[in-house]
Amino acid sequence: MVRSERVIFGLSGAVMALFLVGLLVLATGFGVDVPGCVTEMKPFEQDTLFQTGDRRWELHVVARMWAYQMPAVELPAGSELDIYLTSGDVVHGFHIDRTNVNLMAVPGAVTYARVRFSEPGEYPIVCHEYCGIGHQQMVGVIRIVQ
Ligand SMILES: [Cu+2]
Repeated sequence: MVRSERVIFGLSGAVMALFLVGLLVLATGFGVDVPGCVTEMKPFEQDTLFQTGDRRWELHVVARMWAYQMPAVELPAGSELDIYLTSGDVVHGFHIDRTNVNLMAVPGAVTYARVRFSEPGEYPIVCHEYCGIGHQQMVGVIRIVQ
């Protein structure tokens, strides 16, 4: 092994160790977690939006070919939204633009994400899983007002 190979192997190992330490710090110190399914909630058929606290809301969305069944969502800036998502037919995606929300809608399961909307504006929602011939129509929006 030549010297340059040893340097590259050493740097690669250092970068992997750095990523591993960063992952452990995020997971233990900041509660950052890999998204998963909500096991204590059964898949629902009805979309709802209700307030659970001061500037805190809960949204239930049912994805079906080729629309999101969800009420009109217009919340004040600074709101925190708990999103529960399921699918009535096939696997769909649920990405809220300008946020880190990126969920999959899986039939028979519920997925969850929490997001805080600090800035007013429109936050488009798009399906990011090809779900059939009308996939490109599968959009929504969350409106945040002052
Ligand atoms: Cu789709």
